[in-house]
This record gives sequence, C-alpha cells and structure tokens, in this order.
Amino acid sequence: MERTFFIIKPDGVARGLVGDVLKRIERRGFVIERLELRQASSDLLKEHYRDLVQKPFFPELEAYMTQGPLIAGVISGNRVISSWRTMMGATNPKDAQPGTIRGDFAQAPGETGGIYNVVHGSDSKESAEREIAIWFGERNGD
Ligand code: DAT
Ligand code: MG
Repeated sequence: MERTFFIIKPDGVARGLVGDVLKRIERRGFVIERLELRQASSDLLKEHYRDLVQKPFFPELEAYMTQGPLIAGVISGNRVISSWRTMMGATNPKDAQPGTIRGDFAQAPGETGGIYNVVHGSDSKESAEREIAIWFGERNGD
C-alpha cells in the first residue's frame, strides 16, 4: 500500500488542531502507521527541507518549524500521496480552497509574508520514502 509522510506543524499543535487534522485522515479512510510528538532540530529541518535551504525565507521557515513540538507521522492508503496533498490545499493559505485543511484552518500571510500553513505532506513517492527515512529511519534511533 502506498504511504506518505505528514506533519502537523508547530502552529497546528499550538492551536489545538491535532484532533481536527487526525479526524480528517481517519474519516478519509487512511491508516495511521506512525505518529509521534517531536521537537525538530535545526539539522533535521535542513535535511527535510534540503531543496529550500538556500531560499531567502528559509530562516523564517526554520524558526517556524522549530518553535514548538510538532506531530510527525506516516499514513497509508490508496493514492495517499496525492490525496493528502489535495486534502492539505495550496501552500499559501490565501490560495487554499475552503474544505482543505489549509483553507479551513490557516490564515493568509500578514505584512511579513510568513507562511504558517498547519500541515506538511510529501510531494512524491521519492520524497515520501526520503522523508520517512529522515524522520523515522535508523539514523534517528528507530
Ligand atoms: P508545501 O508545504 O505545500 O509542499 P513547499 O514545499 O514549496 O510547499 O514549501 C515548504 C514550506 O516552506 C511551505 O509549507 C511554507 C514555506 N514556504 C514556501 N514558500 C514560501 C515563501 N515564498 N515564503 C515563505 N515561506 C514559504
Ligand atoms: Mg513541499
């Protein structure tokens, strides 16, 4: 069965949205394979967002993702990678459709332009396997 890696980001945990997000996963029929409350380190984040480390917004992204505990997990199901991306909605909450997690729970960026969008999901099969290994692989004491 296909699987993907997801995060309920620190804003989602701090705002008490864990139950809402997990409910949507369960209601959709996806199976929760792994679920862990974690504090992400700077090194882990740099590996996870390997392709974004050089972007001007990376320092803000790193501060956001390490500001408090997050939920990291693995879910499985038929076509779960693309389905979870659809359930999340667009990256920027101002573009996210109502009915998506970001469209229902995340606010449009303010003056600073920072994007706080509640959830993460792997964008391809390769990313899913890479991210599962980073977060739950042997390197992290699994
Ligand atoms: P997604 O999370 O939808 O896969 P992404 O992989 O392009 O989007 O970016 C990862 C995260 O980085 C995103 O959830 C929020 C942040 N981010 C992306 N583009 C940004 C930007 N232009 N300004 C600020 N933060 C940004
Ligand atoms: Mg991404």
